[in-house]
Amino acid sequence: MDRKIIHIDMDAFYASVEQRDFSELRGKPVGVGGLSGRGVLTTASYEARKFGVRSAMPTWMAKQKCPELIVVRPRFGVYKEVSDQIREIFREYTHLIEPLSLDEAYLDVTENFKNMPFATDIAREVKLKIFEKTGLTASAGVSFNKFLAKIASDFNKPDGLFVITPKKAPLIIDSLPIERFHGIGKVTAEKMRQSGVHTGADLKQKSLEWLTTHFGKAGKYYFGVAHGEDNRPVDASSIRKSVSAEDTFDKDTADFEEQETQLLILAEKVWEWVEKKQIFGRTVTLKVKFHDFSIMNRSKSSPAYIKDYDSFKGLALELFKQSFDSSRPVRLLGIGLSNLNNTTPPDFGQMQLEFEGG
Ligand code: TTP
Ligand code: MG
Repeated sequence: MDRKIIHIDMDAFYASVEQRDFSELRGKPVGVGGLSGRGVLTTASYEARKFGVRSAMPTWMAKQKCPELIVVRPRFGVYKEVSDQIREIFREYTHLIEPLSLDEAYLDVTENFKNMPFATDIAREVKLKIFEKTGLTASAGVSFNKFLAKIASDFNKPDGLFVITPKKAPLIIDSLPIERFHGIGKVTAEKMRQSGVHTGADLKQKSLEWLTTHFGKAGKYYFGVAHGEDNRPVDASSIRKSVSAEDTFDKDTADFEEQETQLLILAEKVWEWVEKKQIFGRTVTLKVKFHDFSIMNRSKSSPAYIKDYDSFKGLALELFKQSFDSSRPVRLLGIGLSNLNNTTPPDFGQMQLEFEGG
């Protein structure tokens, strides 16, 4: 049974938000990014793209290409708000939502809350609602898998709606340049071209055996997409909302020091993850399971993302001291961190070329 997948992608997202909020920017070439010597653009309005201005381009270079360019600093808080608004609209139709970034998401609407039979109608409604709610345009792609839905959303940008039916898919796939295939990056694309594979049509000529010999496991996936097959599910759990560690004591304990020591071990574990992933959070939660199995959760939030271990430890200890009760032996302690910044772009302070395309 064919799935119904929609890919939604906001148009020139950050730049459109700036043009919406500051009328003097409308109709003008606008870049959003760093103004300093080493600054880089996160995106550019369509007016600026005509001059060849692109995401991840150093601001000085963009100004060379387009001297009229107005560069404004990003306001991530506002983009996050818009992102929350569009996700709320998605949730009117399905819970199977996989956000790829603030402005992009897959929706599986095979079954949907409104029992609408045509995904195209849903896509049209979602676009309309996004415009009504945010004043911004989005492009939608509709197809029977993720790969083709994403290709489709790009076809009629901006404000586009494009459908790739199973019937239309082969011709479209044939015409696609090799680097447009999901999972084929610059290096793989180059390798493919060297073997004479430039388009989807060329890729289709290659056998499964040839592809796996040259590209390992990925070869199997390439073979699939060349034939319009992509079974990746829309994964609604892809965004981690929190990170935590917990541990049960060998024996229930009411001892302050023993609990404190355990808490610090758990805090370090959580912090290791934070450091490794460079994902930061604002809310610390202490979980205590008492000897009678009753559970208590206590949280504290910091107004800014917690960037150093001492601050994190400080909040954890504060929570612990406030909830410690020597008359209630404890069975398990846990410490968690949430309100993570993994759906917001990285810190803008010293941005060089660390923004990745996507
Ligand atoms: P994209 O959807 O890739 O780009 P876009 O929305 O600006 O333009 P399009 O109409 O082609 O979809 O990215 C969404 C936002 O993510 C973009 O507005 C800014 C941010 N971004 C970066 O910060 N760095 C980057 O390198 C890219 C590509 C995007
Ligand atoms: Mg976009």
